[in-house]
Amino acid sequence: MARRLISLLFILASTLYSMGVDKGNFKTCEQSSFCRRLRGMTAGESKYKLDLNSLQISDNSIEANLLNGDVKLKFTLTAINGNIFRIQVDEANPLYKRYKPQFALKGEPQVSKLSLLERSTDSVSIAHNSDKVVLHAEPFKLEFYHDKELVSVVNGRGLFAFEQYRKKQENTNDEGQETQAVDDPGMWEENFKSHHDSKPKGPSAIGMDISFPGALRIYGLPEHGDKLPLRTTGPGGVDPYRLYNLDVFEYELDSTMALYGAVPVVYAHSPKHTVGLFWHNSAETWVDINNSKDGNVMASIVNLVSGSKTESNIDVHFMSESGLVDAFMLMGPSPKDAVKQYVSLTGVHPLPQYYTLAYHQSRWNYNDQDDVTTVVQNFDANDMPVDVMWLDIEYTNGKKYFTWDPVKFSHPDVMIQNLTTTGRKLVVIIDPHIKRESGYFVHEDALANDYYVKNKDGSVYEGWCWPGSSSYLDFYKPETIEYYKDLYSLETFKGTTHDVYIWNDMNEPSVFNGPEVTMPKDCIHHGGWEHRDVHNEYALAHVYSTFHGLMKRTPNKRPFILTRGHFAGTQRYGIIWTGDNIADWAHLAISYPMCLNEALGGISFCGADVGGFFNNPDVELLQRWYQASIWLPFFRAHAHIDTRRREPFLFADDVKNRIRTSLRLRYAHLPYWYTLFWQHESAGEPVIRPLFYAYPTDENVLDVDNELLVGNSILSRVIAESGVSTINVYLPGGPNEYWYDIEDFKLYHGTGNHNIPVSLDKSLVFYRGGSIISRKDRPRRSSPLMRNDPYTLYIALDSTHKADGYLYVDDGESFAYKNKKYLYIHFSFEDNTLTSELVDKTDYPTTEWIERLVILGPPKGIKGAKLTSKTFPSVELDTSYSNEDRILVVRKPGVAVREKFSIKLH
Ligand code: NBV
Repeated sequence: MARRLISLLFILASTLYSMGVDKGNFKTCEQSSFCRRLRGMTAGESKYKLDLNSLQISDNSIEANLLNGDVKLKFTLTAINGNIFRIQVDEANPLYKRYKPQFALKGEPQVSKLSLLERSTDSVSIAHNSDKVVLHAEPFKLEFYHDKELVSVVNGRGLFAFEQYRKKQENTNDEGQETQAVDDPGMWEENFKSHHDSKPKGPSAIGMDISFPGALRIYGLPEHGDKLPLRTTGPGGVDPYRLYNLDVFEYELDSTMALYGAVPVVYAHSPKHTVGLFWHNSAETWVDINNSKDGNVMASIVNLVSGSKTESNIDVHFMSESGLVDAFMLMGPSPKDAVKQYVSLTGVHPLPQYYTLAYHQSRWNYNDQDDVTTVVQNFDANDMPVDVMWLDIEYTNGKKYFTWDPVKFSHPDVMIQNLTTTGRKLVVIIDPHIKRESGYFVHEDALANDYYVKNKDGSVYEGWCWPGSSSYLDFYKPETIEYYKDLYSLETFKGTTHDVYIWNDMNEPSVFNGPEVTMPKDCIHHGGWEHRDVHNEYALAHVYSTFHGLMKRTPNKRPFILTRGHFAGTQRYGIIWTGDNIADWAHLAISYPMCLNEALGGISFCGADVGGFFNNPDVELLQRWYQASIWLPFFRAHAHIDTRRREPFLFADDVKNRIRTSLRLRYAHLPYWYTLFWQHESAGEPVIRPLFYAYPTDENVLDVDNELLVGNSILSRVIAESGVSTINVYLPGGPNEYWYDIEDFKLYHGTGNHNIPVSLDKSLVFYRGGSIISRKDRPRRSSPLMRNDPYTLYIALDSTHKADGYLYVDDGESFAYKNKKYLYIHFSFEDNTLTSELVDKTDYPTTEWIERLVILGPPKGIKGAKLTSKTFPSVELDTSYSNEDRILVVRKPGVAVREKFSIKLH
């Protein structure tokens, strides 16, 4: 019986997976009662007023009652370090406690000083650094000014909503307590019964509108299969952006539908100013956007700013099903400032191990342990580098995680040893659903110790996933986390070693027979929280537990975890990919904007399945996919179980050569990527950046999302057009910004638009003039084999013949860098002289040295160069021009990177 059910389930699952997105499975705003309710409000309808008689002002915050009839709320505005304001609203006398996410913030935000500027009978003004907030009492409205300019307004449209848990509202018959894809009116009474007592709870949605006068574009809100700038949504038109972690197969592009992750942060931008808003709420959330440039009638500029009409305006309306209003206004003023403000709250990616930045080879599934070994041998035989092999769900014994298939993977230890002797690693998948099978130790332990998520009646929740009947670990319960951590220990997860890392999939969570393929909202987590309250945070709680499991297992190495579900703050524990994409050109193209929006949302370590997960790419698409993906932080090929094998060594020589070139280019730039991740951990800047981030005053780049910047030195333009012979590339920065094609070293500068010929051998990647990029150009089979290889410094000169850059070096795996065991080197080139110096007083005993300088856009007439350092007080070096004098090569300086040196051209 059980077997039949499982095979039925598989037939059902594979049918679904081959059909493309089934929109009927997922709610529209209209079908989500709280979204319909909040979106249906008319501007000005919200009658909240701030009771200034109750006002209390302290050093850091201002508090008052927020009233609407007999509804009494507690409003707090707090100044947070780094030019941030926090807006919090809770019930004054709550009947039930409301949920606040537990994992998103990296700690309690540090409060800062605010001062009272003015107080009248109907308003109060406060200042914090060069920012000011004016609180208007009636109607309730908050105006945020930066240097006297109005940059943001809260409740300017009067859509503020705060439904209190109390009694059934007269005009609602299908409440926010939704468990079905389409509301079932009959569910209302049922859903109103609280799980832990018999009192009716009632609707608890919250909403708030925020306007950004003067803004031209708004970005953020990952994860959506959409362009970088957010589009205008609106009743009768596009559905609001939905944030509700879901397993959406064959997801649609140019869509506001929910996907696997939810990061509720937006950045409104104009050449003058950038302001962000972080909506700290983990319940299902919908976000309407209205950009006045799109001419929607909803535009509310006139109402908004009495007297001062602005040319442009963007309105945003956040609507969440439950929880508190806890919003952070990130005052900018630049995109860089606003993103830094966001990561000051939710954290950064800690420095990853070096190998994680190399190439990963995955597929659902490698057939058996010999297959894994053979694949790596084939990479070696074809001189193609690879660092990590991945195993999908079929390695397990019957989808029981933490076990191995006894036949296909009878000797994981031997397989792993085959990998590690050549410097490779293994990643295995661990999903959060647990097979309900008696005798399976995880299930038995979870039942015995009460580790599972419950139904509202207190029984253990049961859903269907890969193993068939499954239950789901409750990562909100401290004991579950403790237990889960130990599952990763080498004693429990037998056959694994310290070189095995983890992939947490299906953790939205995906439940095949659940509403919208996920867990019912009335399931109960530890602490009595309903799943509806914590839904978007569940995957983060899972990854948090895995992270601490790996820390416990291998305390001296940095954990590496890939997760599909994600939320604000996920970056502190794991990295993400864009899920089950499709092998077509549009999905290749969307990989850039999707990862760029994630990077703005703090999650820089992002990639897309190279080649596309579903279907078979033709060779042109596959090659272009490799060429583009070497410029995304996470670089992994992956494919569905039904696709044809497509490891890069399987193709004809010309295809192999092109893919090999891409792989080698990625490996050559590993020192640059690694340095960027170090800088990311220390300074919070995204590793990949949209053009508007780096060129905020340039209006031409507002919509550019087929290009990205890796750090501030490399620009890549994805080629997602088939059969093209020329491509138009926008190179930002104006006539004085130089860009060098990294393949033929041709210099581009001028007005921005360049039409460049391309062949299949050509990708479009540029170094910014003014950069020094440290590369390791000797081809190797894996990144550990490059450890002691020498560097080539690519010195791309700017219009003033200068350049500079950084190189970070450490052991690539441990935490010793936290104890100053690293080198952080600054190179600069000026007056025809390259110099190096250590930025921090630290040391790391590397034997790496400098093999070559390649100077792009070099001075003319150079005959030689002189190296000066402690070990080499005066050494003459050979130089020569090449590539039609586009570069000057300085040969064999031979100086150690640890040593301070200078090289003067003459
Ligand atoms: O575990 C199988 C797949 C995996 O290969 C993929 O990368 C995940 O996104 N997984 C989803 C389950 C279902 C895929 C149809």
